Amino acid sequence: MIRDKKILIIGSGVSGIGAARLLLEAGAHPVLYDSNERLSQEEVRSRLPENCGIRILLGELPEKEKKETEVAVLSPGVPIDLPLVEEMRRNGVTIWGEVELAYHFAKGKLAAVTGTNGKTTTTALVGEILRSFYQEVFVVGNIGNAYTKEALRMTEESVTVAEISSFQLETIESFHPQVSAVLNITPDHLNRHHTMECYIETKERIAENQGASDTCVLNYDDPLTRQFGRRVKAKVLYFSRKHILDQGIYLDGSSMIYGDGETRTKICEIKELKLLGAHNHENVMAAAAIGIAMGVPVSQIRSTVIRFEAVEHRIEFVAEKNGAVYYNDSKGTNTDASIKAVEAMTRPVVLIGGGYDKHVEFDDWVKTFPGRVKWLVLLGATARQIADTAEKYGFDRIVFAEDMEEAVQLCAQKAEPGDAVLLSPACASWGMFKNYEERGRVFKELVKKL
Ligand code: UMA
Repeated sequence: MIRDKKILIIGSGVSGIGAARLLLEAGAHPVLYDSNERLSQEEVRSRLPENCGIRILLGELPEKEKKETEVAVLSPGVPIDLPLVEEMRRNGVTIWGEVELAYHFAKGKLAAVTGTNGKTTTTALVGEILRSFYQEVFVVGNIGNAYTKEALRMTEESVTVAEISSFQLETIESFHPQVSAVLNITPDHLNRHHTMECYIETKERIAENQGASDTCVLNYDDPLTRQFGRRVKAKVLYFSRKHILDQGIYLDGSSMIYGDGETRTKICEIKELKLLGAHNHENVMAAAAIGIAMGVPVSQIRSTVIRFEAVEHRIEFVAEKNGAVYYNDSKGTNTDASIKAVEAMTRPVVLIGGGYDKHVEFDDWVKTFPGRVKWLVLLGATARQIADTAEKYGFDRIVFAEDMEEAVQLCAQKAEPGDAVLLSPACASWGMFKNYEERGRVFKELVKKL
């Protein structure tokens, strides 16, 4: 279907490179395009197979290329309403997302995880649960490992868990996981999806191709996902922290239980888990539910969840300096994620916040500060907006930093022995860093140098 076709890949990041490699191997003629004119040909080429001869186009896309394109593959960061994409669609160009492209070549059973928060931890944990039972396991998608990079290595016997963002769901067509999961839905990425309704609809697309023999794992405590459960075609497996479920995974006091409608099986005690915080208990329940739906016995799930430790950049312990404990929660890229990190702290917090502007409000985040946050160190495009919101609620212990280095210095000045310094910015890193991983790593290096 794509053999010998000329295919334009838009974006030369992790997804674009994955897509290029897959298309080359599949016998297509990919052209790799990136609108960032500051990139160099050499830099992009160094990430492609040697002597592959692929054409790389940077900056403005020539008219001729637009006309000759039959299929375009979009990286997740490319908005579907970008004028170039709209023009191509009008001209009859087939538009695929990188995930859709990978799915066409992928084999074996697939579980896909979406949600506003907890996706990466849940996906990583599902990966471990699957590894405890299956021979060949792939962990792909938004977690940082492009789905296209692995798709051709998959077999009918292999199993895959994919972390799928709303950006990736915008461009799916036939993507059909046997097990899907929507962990929670709270406001995020509204600059891209424009309205909350649109964002919710996009998240729900993860289950749109599922049927009665598939499973959709949903959060019973989140009104949006609970309601979604009444509309999905797949069998629903709920998880809940607050309600005892007849069928599903739930907390009964401090025990995590799986009920299959007839029998109840204990998975573990909360105190046996290494992952901290109520939000992480939800992630564990979701991962256990996905594991069960993927056919893994409860005994294997139990041994995996109690061994599993926090993922990098998620409330990650960095160091203790002058009696203050430093945590890296660079993955706190929206208010909801950051609220969970602030709430998980057991010491007074010096908090670093601010970053890329996704056009969201910070009220709910700021409302968690009283009794927890003693100083707020702000940086990035949203610094002023956050300060205004904080001041509206009477919080004025605010200082501004030009960059991460200054932010860490200010934290070191403000923090007293017994405090926690927390990088959990409630904003994406873009504009100051390549991604949240880079932001987290820079933070950790600066802390270690203190
Ligand atoms: N680009 C264009 N035109 C555009 C937009 C971007 O040419 O209109 C170019 C940029 O110049 C850049 C490249 O596209 O060179 C970047 O592409 P990308 O933004 O899609 O990033 P990738 O490196 O391909 O990484 C993507 C995901 N990034 C985004 O969704 C923004 C990664 O998720 C994911 O790990 C990776 O694919 C593999 O699947 C990151 C993320 O921040 C972690 N995700 C968001 C989140 O979790 O909140 C959704």
